Amino acid sequence: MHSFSRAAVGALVLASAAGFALAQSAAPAPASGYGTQDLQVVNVTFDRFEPLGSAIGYASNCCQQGLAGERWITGASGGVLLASIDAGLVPNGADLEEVSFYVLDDTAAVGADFGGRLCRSWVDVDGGNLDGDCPLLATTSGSPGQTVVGGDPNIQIRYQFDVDEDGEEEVVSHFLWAAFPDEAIAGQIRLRSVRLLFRRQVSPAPPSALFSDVPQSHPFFQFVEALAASGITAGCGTNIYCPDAPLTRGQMAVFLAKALGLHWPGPPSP
Ligand SMILES: [Ca+2]
Ligand SMILES: [Ca+2]
Repeated sequence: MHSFSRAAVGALVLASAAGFALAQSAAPAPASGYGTQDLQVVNVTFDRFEPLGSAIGYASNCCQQGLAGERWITGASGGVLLASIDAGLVPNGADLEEVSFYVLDDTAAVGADFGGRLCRSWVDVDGGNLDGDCPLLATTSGSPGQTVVGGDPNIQIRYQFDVDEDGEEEVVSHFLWAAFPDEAIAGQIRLRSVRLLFRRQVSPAPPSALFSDVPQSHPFFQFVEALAASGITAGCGTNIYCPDAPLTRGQMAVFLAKALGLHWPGPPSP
């Protein structure tokens, strides 16, 4: 009978999760795929974007000849369309590697260019101190017609953490910001979709060890801490993990079922 050390199972759970995703990968990987290696793709379609401010008019052209459609600002003034990024689109902790805006820019008028941003807003967990940032990722230029502009925002998507490093956690919201300039003659600049590329991440090692037998110097420290913090294991006793103890098939079932949140249609009533 083969047995694995409990520490190795930390990596096994992650590898199994990755294998699960690979086994499903005949089609493009879904956003719900597991593992840290797969590059996950999410398309945020035009109809998820809403105007920033009630005074902004917009129009849409939907779904003709298999195209996804497009949305733009109407009227003489510019404005902003916003779409939120939530955990249903990008899982907590994911490294967002690229944000690409699919845009039509059919005007070369001076200043008549599209701007795409990735914005965050945050409030303290007790509801105070609203703040945020909104860096510019990309703009169009001149009259490129159908084009794709974007960049790497260099952030991990994290929905609750100490974003401003003041020692207290904030609840963080993320938004895609599509800016249409005043100079855009109505309809000449249109947003079609935004593509997000990300990879899941194992949380970095915490500053202190939860288990006395898996100290910070242990090669599996980060992964054992991630298992415990995710609720997959509480160790094998008071403040110990038993990293070199064999894992039974029963324990393996607990690890995998909890790690993957396994369920099936029509589960028994609680
Ligand atoms: Ca332009
Ligand atoms: Ca803070």
